[in-house]
Amino acid sequence: MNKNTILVTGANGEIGHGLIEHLAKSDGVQIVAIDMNPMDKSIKAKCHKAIVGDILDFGLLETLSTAHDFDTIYHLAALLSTRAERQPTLAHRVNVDGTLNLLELAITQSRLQGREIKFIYPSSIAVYGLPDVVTKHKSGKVKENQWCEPRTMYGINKLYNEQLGRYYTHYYRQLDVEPARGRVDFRGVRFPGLISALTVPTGGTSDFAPEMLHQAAQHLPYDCFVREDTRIPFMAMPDAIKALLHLQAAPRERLSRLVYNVGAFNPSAGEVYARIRNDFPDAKVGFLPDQKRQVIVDSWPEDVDDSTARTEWGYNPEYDFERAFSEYLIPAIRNRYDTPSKQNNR
Ligand code: AKB
Repeated sequence: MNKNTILVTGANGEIGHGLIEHLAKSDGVQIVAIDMNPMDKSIKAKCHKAIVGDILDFGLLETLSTAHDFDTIYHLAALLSTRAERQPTLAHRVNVDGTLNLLELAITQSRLQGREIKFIYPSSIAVYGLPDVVTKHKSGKVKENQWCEPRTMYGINKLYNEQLGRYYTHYYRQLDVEPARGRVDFRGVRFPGLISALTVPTGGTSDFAPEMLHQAAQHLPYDCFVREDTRIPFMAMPDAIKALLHLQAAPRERLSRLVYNVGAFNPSAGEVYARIRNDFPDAKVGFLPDQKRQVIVDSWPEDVDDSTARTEWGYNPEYDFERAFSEYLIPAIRNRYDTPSKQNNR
């Protein structure tokens, strides 16, 4: 049987782990994974090929393109917002030049195979840039075309990459005698902060919520770097994976946009702490805002309007705030750190 070959970049990251778990369950799929770091054993075992390498390495991408016929590319590799702010030129290289390289790989593949290649891209709420907290509160649920004035290198990179996706989908080499239009089918979701029970994020600015939870589960204190009243949207990792897979599978004619907001719940940092204490009563969190990281989070919306994703491709998160904790995060995190349940503590 001919298998669908899927390329996943940044495969060893948070989203990569969950995505590969899911993709590997489907029959007729083979995964080629690439990451800067050696792949975790559990993930590596599920891949047809697991390559340690750099998306800035043209030679490596060319070899990949010669060796495989890719159907879909999930381009997850990126430097997140805090890390990108500390190393802006490196961030630009990885986030923008890296994405351009992958889009070029996609277009080469479409020429070689004579068909469209799907390019699935996780964008972010970091593309938004609200000027101050008062405007943030007043704006409520932000729509895709509002406040697209990011103040971070990461947000700027993501917003520009969305535009590159539009260019490669609709206008690529438009002056050619026979323009190769529509050869890349770019689809993106603007993710909120993601919370996974299985992995801890690194280098992000929404990391305060997952860090708080993972520290509590290990009975370790945590200094939260934002104010208690800080509010941004979050999503449980299984819903993020589901969103990528559903958007990938949606018929193109149902989609009016290339990039969609997706949200699930939007607790304040204080509400996250209160919810964690229900299950880990000894959790100790101090709120010690880092003014510079606070300004970044304050520029992100307190919620997103994801009605277009819901209408056009049936986006429908399974986990609201309470369910995310009671049915996914708490049981899985106890399992991970082998923490006895509240009942056993009594
Ligand atoms: C980050 O904090 O940089 C990311 C994001 C919101 O995209 N988690």
